[in-house]
Amino acid sequence: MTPAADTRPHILTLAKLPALMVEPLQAAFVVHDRLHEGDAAAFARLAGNIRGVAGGGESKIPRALMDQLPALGVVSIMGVGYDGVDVPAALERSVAVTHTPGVLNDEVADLALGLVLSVARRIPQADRYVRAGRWAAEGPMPLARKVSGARLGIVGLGRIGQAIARRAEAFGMSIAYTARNARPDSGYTYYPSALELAAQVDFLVVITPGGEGTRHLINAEVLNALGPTGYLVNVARGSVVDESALVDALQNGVIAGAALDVFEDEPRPLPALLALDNVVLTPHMASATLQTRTAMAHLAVDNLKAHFAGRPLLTPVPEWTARQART
Ligand code: NAP
Ligand code: 8YV
Repeated sequence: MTPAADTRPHILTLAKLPALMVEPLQAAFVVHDRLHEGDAAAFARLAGNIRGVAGGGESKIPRALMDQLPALGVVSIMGVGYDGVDVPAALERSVAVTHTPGVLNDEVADLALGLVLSVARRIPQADRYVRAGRWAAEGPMPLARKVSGARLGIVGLGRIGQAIARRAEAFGMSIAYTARNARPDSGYTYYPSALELAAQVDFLVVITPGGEGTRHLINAEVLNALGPTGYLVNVARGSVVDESALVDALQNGVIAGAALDVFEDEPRPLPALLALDNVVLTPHMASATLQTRTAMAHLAVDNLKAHFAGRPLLTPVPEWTARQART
């Protein structure tokens, strides 16, 4: 008896995705794991079959890759940020783009507050101090910076920015923010630019999308305004901060310190950052818990399933929703 033909849609995965995403993907689709990066002949042979692409928030999906996938109908990003996707190119081709907003707000906000506490109270440095035997040899560490009651500035008061603000309220912090649009209903103080906000706060937490619209929003001028007692925390995208201006500011006491989860060139932060003692570095892990990554993976897979079943997408990116409303 001839085996039944495999009618599952073919999917290209763009990143080394976690097992908790790969397993449900493989159950529903024929998965080609990063085929475009490895076997050029196999990719050329199979590219015409690929109807969906799955990637993470850091994945790049340029126009040139879409050009090679004539049957592409959907891009599903396991992440809320989709700055790596050429969305105009996708829309031109009627390729739907989905992401995973909302399900990671708590996790990213938790890490943002963790980084505020870490950089101000020098928790990673304190751990290293104890392990190196310096406590016994040199006595207590120098005094740190109080977080409770300090002034917090949030660059980007969206889903995650608001979750950060709610947590900061519990620390008795005063909260101000910048975004392109004020949110009077938030009750927080609005400044129309990052520069004006930086001048008024002790901690500046960045949580905007990446991409051209926010490139180097945090530049030398903003760091100068934050000042020698100010701290920068970036949980957005590396591209939002001018990293060489940041290194300069950290080396020269222009700001007091920085905590960074994201970098301009991941996974290789500037060596100059690694050499500094007034920074805390984490490897783009703000959403990286089993619980939240499972929720993100399910949502990303469910978006693909909805697309291929002809059902409404669960969480399309706003540009796709707007396009559908126009057509
Ligand atoms: P969101 O709800 O869309 O919020 C984005 C905020 O940024 C909004 O307040 C928006 O307000 C503001 N914004 C956009 N462009 C801006 C600009 N040019 N200048 C100033 N403010 C601007 O998004 P979200 O769900 O909170 O996620 C935010 C971003 O966090 C993601 O896109 C992703 O890059 C990053 N992220 C990182 C991690 C990580 O692992 N580190 C995890 C999750 C998310 P206006 O429209 O009024 O400007
Ligand atoms: C993840 C992220 O690192 O959601 C985002 O935008 O940057 C993070 O949650 C990533 O998307 C995991 O694939």
